[in-house]
Amino acid sequence: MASVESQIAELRRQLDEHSYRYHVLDDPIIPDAEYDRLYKELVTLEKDHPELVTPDSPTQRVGESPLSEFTEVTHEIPMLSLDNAFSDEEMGAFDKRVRDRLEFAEIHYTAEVKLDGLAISLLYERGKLVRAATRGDGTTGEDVTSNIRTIKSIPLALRSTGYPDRLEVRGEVFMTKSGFEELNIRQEEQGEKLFANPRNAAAGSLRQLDPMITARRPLQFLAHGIGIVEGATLPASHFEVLQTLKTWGLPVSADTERVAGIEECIGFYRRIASRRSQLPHEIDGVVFKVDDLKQQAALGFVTRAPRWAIACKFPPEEAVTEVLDIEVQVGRTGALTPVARLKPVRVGGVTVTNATLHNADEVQRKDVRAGDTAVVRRAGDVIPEVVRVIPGKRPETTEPFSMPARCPVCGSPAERVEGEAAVRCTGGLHCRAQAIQSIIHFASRKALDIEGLGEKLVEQLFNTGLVRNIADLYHLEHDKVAALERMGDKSAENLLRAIETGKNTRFDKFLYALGIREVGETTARNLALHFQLDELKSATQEDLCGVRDIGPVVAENIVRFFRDERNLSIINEVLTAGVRWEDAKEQQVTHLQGKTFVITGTLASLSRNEAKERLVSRGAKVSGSVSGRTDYLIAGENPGSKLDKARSLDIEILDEAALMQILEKL
Ligand code: I6G
Repeated sequence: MASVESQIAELRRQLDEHSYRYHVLDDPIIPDAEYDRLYKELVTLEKDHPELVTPDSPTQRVGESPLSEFTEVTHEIPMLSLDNAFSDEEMGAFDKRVRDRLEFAEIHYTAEVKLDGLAISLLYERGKLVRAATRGDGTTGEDVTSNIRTIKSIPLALRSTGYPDRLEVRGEVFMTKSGFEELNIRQEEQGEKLFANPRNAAAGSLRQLDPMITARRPLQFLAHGIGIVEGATLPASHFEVLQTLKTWGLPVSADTERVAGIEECIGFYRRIASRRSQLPHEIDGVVFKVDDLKQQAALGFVTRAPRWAIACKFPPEEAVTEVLDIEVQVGRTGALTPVARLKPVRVGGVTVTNATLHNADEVQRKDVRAGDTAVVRRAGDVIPEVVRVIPGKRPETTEPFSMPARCPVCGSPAERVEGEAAVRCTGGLHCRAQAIQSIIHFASRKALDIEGLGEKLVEQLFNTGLVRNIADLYHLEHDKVAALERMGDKSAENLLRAIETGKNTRFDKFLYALGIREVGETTARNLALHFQLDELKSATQEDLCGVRDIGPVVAENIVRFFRDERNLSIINEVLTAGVRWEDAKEQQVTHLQGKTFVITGTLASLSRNEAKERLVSRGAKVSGSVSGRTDYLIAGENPGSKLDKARSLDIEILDEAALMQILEKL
């Protein structure tokens, strides 16, 4: 039996290793539950042997009692701010200034994301975290060491060797968007105040005098630079410094690249801007730093900002405007959605005139009224939404909003199903709005992908009586389409060709296209792996519940859909018109051939290598990183940033069960 000392040392080593893999390498190899088990084992041993507890043990993150106030810290090297650029021209002007000063034709930069968090300085002496301070005014900040120690991604002791005797690491403390949302839900449940955004939540959490409170907040850290370095020489470029920090256990954003010249800077800016809303954390821009540290030194500083760095800001994602009115829209499944009509406002780089209020509960919770002044948010391609109203700006005569009792489009009664947030129109496909939306959905990219058949054209076809349901699409005549306003011969030809092309589809896409309530892409794919169309038509709720991820509610929707004679006759008409697909099983075989997979996270039933071998033996390629060429991402437990990247690139994501199903089918 190993001595208690060596058991404790081994547990700490393992916990540190797993923490490093999780926070820095983004490549965990054990599930959270296993980490928790090891941690508990260490707690128990340390409890029985308190003499063996050391301050850098992973169990000692929350050791301190509450403070009465934060003490001041003077930064030995001031923490500067960054100059900003708001356009390509301003970025170009920065690059030109740098090139002119250095008399160099092309500069290499490190490109980083600018997290919307709080700048923090971490001081390590002989590898141990001895002090953490806020930026403050750049010269003096506050000592927040005991709070910072509670952040699991910040190492209490550096890993590996070769680090300086004194090393100051600088970076950002922040909260992920999901962490922030979960925190606010908890706050609400406990009757505590809600935070306005992740940045405020991070700031509020770090300014707690009681570290126990901070420890319960989902704070994270990413390093972006260094201050004091004594007793060792660091690499000669900023990019390499960041890589070296990683080897010492400090997390660095995966979205960090070395780029050459202003064109590549602008490319990085655009790539990150397009993924901004899918990133797990909020960012307000990107930062470019001259990569060569000698060049940085030659450039020096102007007053409070380095000449060698620039922050290129994104347009703000929130803006304040007036709610002119609240209208109710009817969706494909009959759900009534309250929508705020807004006084036009620039937000997230575009002019916004409408914002969703989601459902009646949301309107009530936020108490949004026509006439209010409200904060509106538009993040990426996400539909703009009303975040909150500003109570002080409410005019005296406003009325609370209430959902109509009848569908505003067809007049059918609106009903709220027990346990659902949505109020629905009961008119079904007799409701014009639902009928139009179901055709739009059928033609959409992830469904039958009928190019050019968008909202406007569907409305036109519907309103002129040419298309009343999806089957009518296949009876369209060229001359009648060409005679429509704004159409003509060429457009009619294009539309009919696109409808023809869309006939060659996949069974899962067809199922998705039918618009069965709650049958999204993944459910449709699972159904297609299990059933042929005829089997599905007669499947019972019980049969359906045997399919992965299908519960009784979805099963009931499917059964009800296929019991409806009208739906069956439309499906028949569509198939008679020539809509077809290959057998799903065969399709999967050809499907894997030449497809590129990436695997992230831990798989429970086989190792990554086994998964790789089995995919490769079926003709697929397995790559280590997600890119535009990736076809599928397999996401196991604790998936890393590859999952975010895949989402941002709209890459199909499969879980382990889906992978197993594919492998077993072949
Ligand atoms: O405030 C900052 C945010 C991000 C920074 C920064 C940064 O790099 C990604 N880098 C420097 C050099 C400074 N402030 C001064």
